[in-house]
Amino acid sequence: MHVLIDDPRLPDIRRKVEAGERLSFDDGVALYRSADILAVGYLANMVRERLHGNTTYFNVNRHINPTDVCVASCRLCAFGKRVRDPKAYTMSLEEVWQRAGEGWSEAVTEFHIVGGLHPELTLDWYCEMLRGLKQRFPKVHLKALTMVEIAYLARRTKISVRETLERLRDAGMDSCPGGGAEIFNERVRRIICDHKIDGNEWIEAARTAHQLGLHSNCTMLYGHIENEEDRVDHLLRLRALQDETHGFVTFIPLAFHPDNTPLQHIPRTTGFDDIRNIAVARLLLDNIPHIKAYWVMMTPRIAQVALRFGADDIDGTIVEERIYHDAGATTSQGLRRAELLQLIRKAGREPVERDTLYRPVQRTETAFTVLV
Ligand code: V47
Repeated sequence: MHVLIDDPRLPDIRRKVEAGERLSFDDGVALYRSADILAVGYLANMVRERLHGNTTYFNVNRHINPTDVCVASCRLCAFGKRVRDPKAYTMSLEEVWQRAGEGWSEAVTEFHIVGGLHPELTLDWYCEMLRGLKQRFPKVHLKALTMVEIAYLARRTKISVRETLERLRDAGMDSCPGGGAEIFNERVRRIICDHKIDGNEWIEAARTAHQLGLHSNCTMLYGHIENEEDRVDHLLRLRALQDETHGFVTFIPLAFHPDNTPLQHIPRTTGFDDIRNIAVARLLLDNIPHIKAYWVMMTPRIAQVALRFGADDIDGTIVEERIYHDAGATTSQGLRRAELLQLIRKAGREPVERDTLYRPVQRTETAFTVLV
């Protein structure tokens, strides 16, 4: 198929993509600046189909946010609350375990567990939470705690990140979600999340997790005060770590939602931005197997279109989501398995239910088997 390429910088990028050559920093910036979204998407789709054919992955998961108490006060966030805020909540261990079993009847294969940086919850508390979940739900994968939460627990416990990860792993943590990466550039990070670990510390924590045999995801928060160079720098730093460890499973670009944050004067991203971030990520991250179109953040409609612009995954059923909904997301809290199947099929793609590590899952409504 021939695609008309209007942008003079794209033919050379096309040649590289067709030859399977790695793209450079300047190529990344050119892809972000090009108005020719169809050409950028065509190239990203070529890579996506080379890697995954027509397959599109989804999972049956449940998000659990044990607390929204957070000491960090990031300007990008509408979720975190001060410990004395009357609207703040912290679940007891019993509540976490009970909440995990609530929701829809379909058996979940993954709990996605993240929260704020709580000044009083201890590493032992988190280990107990993980052990309790494993005991009650032995078949469910625990994708728990971002690099930011892990580094904070290490600091409070006065032990290394490595030892913190080992203790969490031994208590039942199977892998880590990709949050907290935001944008690595220090100038931007100081404004949007100045109390968080810096970009180097995030990378170092992910490196340590991978060295311990834990897989993790990675993200990039875009659509606030960053520029194209900051985005490309972020993606290439993830790519460099992946060359070293091969521990990242999925990259998820996250659009900034400004409502109820101190940055609410910033306009929301457009569909064009969201689609482009999927496509550029697919083209630059040649060593990360999966690119996820997170439907909560993009809306199911745009996420569906993204399946033809580089994404091979649409995330899962979720059941209950707080971080984006506190920041003004108007998407539903969860989607049924049948709705995900429909979205994927109507994009002309073939749905495959996966577990967290992308092994296919065979199921009845109340039970599942992972096919190895
Ligand atoms: O780290 C916080 C972002 C992330 C806002 O690993 C915001 O499979 C937009 O990481 N507007 C959490 N974004 C979500 C996340 C994630 C989601 C789905 C799947 C996976 C995975 C990971 O959300 C935070 C931060 O980057 N965030 N506040 C906001 N106002």
